[in-house]
Amino acid sequence: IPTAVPTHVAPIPSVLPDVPEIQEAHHNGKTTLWVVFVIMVISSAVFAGWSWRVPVSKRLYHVVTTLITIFAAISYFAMATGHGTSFNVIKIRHSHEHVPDTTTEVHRQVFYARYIDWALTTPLLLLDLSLLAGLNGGHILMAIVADVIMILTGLFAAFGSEGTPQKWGWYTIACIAYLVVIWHLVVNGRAQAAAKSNEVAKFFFAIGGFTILVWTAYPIVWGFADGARTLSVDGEIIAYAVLDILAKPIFGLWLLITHAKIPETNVELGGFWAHGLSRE
Ligand code: RET
Repeated sequence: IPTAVPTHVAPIPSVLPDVPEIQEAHHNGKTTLWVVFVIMVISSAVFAGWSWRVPVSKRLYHVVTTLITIFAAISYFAMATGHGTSFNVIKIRHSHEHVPDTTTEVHRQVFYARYIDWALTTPLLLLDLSLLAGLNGGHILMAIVADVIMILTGLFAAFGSEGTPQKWGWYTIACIAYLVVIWHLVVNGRAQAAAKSNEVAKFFFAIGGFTILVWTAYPIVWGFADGARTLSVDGEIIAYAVLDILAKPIFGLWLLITHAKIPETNVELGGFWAHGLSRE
């Protein structure tokens, strides 16, 4: 009677094809996408209605903030209806003793519509903050370019292959770009806001601090979702939903309410914004 199962025998190769593990949105995730779509539409209507009640010369923040929620509403409509999404095919190698390596596959859903949204809305959010601080055009441009680099390299990271420098290489580049953005807010933004007035400086410190806290949660969520893949696709959708609501409608409400209360927050763009470029 054999007492031990021989371990030197190679396993019989399976004739069945390996079934990939699919990670994708289910009921909770899909419902969340629709809910956020509705919230963004309502916010856009509120911000647009509000902008009509103030003269054009005082409407710049309203216009920028309304555009932010409109872009978000469009992107959430796409994601809720199943657009703007694709699968990242991740091949995972398993090495064994005595038998050749095998690979299994994970197919993870990536909503690339988010990155299109972020590529448009994060520059607008930075524009709101830059105008508030009174940054010059040069610094505004540098902050926005770094921000666009952050989002686009983040998109490449989301589709990067595991086990190559692609994924975490792109992620690192995106994080460096993010540090450049923070640098502009913390160093240049604060200095300029302080030169404007005490009240503006205090408000910039508060809303800028809020922005940095909320924004920093995005790469952390990414790390658990697309990075380590320990967060489910539904979990990822819900986490980004909370962050998007804080970063867009809540940020916008706070900015516009305070703008109405503190007159020094107003931006003068010369005649261009309110009267056109003609000399009359
Ligand atoms: C990624 C992954 C790569 C590393 C970094 C990221 C940062 C994303 C941020 C997104 C902010 C989005 C906002 C959306 C709008 O409401 C691309 C996740 C640094 C900061 C504010």
